[in-house]
Amino acid sequence: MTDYTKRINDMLELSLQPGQPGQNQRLVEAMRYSVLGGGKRLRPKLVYATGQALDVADSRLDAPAAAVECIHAYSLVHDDLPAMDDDDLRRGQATTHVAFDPATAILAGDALQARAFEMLAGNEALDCSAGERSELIRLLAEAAGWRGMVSGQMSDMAAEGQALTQEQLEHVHARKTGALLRACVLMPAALCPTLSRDSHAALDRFATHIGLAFQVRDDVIDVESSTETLGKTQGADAAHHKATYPALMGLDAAKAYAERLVEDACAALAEIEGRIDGDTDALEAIARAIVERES
Ligand code: GRG
Repeated sequence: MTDYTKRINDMLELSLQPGQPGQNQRLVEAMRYSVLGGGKRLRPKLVYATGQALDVADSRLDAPAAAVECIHAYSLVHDDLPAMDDDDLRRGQATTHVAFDPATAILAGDALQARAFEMLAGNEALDCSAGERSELIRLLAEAAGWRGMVSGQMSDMAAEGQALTQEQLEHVHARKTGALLRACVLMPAALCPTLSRDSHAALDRFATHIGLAFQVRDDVIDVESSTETLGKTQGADAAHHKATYPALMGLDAAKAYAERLVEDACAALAEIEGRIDGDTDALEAIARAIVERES
């Protein structure tokens, strides 16, 4: 997926161009700092990889890919604020509220969220019907909002210092982290009218499983990795008394669980092979990379 990193970064650069009428220069600088400064670009890569599986052209996926990364970047900026996790390092650089100031970081996050939907609503290259466009907007809004990521974040904060069951923990993470990753798969699926109901359900299962695997692995590397490798403060979960998979089931069991989730995800993919127009190699590679990642 190396080629896609440049494509994604070019699209983000284009989508966050300074010097436009009406812009506030400091706000644009903070938005660009938050998005263009690094990150694995996992979510946009997942969008394009799903497009490869469903034979949806890359050019139609540039806006969904950039939009989801803007939502993700906004969530990181807000998550790092003093009122939330109060972190000073993200993606190997000072967090936005440290590099700028908290009020600017809040506004940069707000503006990134709005920019994401502006892209989906206005991008010509999407080349889709009005119904498909509104479905993309709905999918991203649902994933990001009051029943998705923000809801999960709220539950996550409420759970600090509490012992959760595995079921409760998964309910939090399905929304906090899983919902946005799921939208990365469901948005390209919404641009593929020939996709059968069964194949859609299998893809959805794939997305849900890798979303959970991503979070389990995130908890593992928060224990095992270093601040330098992570590009953010190592051990932050323990410092915030967060319920995590290693705390709940032990480190080795958490690693094995993440691997099992990825195997289940790949089994869901295998179900649709031969029933779709593209190939699922890139999706499988992303799934496997999720449990091998060190940052
Ligand atoms: C503030 C509304 C709001 C939501 C915050 C995403 C999130 C919800 C919080 C981030 C805290 C966190 C560490 C969550 C665990 C999973 C996660 C989203 C990790 C960061 O994603 P990566 O690893 O980051 O894809 P990069 O920087 O590579 O894009």
